[in-house]
Amino acid sequence: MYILYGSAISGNCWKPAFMLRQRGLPFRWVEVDILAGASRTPDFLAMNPNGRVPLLQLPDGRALAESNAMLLHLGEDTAWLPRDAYDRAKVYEWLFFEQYTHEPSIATVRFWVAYLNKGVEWSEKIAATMVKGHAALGVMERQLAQSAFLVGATPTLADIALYAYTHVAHEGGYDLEGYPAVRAWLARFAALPGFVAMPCTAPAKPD
Ligand SMILES: N[C@@H](CCC(=O)N[C@@H](CS)C(=O)NCC(=O)O)C(=O)O
Repeated sequence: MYILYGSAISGNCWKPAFMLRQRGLPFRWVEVDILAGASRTPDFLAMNPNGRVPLLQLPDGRALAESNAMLLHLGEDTAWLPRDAYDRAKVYEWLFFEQYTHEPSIATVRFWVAYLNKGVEWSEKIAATMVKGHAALGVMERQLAQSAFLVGATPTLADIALYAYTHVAHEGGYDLEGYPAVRAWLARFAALPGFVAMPCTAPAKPD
């Protein structure tokens, strides 16, 4: 049985939970109270020296950190990860974009505003970060004006990774009105078979 250590408020944690459910792999969700520092205890650091969730424990006991590494591991030999080398590299391109450009501006602002209540106190920093977030949304908009999903006509791991925080961007104050192709893609993704919204904490099958 897989064990997924996660936080229900985290899009990064939704990603592997979504993929485990897509694959029909039973898993146990262990809620980690990140706001109380529960991912920074000596016990947790022994599992993930980076002190963050999600942390996936494989059925054989080995641990894996980084949400997009989990997507790649769980997506192997599925339609979510193309076999063609170029298409596969395009998936990686979006996964790296998500972590370096999208998540640091969109997920971070959501966390500051919705969970740390710093919307007023940090308004200057938030406004500056939102400029970068809108640039990231613009990149997605340009691609999604051309293709139904980020890497062509069918969904891939790239869509899971980017859906995670785009669909809750409004919680940080982002207005998606100016991104019609992104909004259409969000609806398309949510209509996929087996779609499970955030939080995605329950096991795929009863333990
Ligand atoms: N790049 C990592 C980011 C993980 C991350 O930032 N996790 C946050 C929740 S989304 C966390 O554990 N925060 C608690 C902390 O840093 O103490 C991933 O994609 O898994």
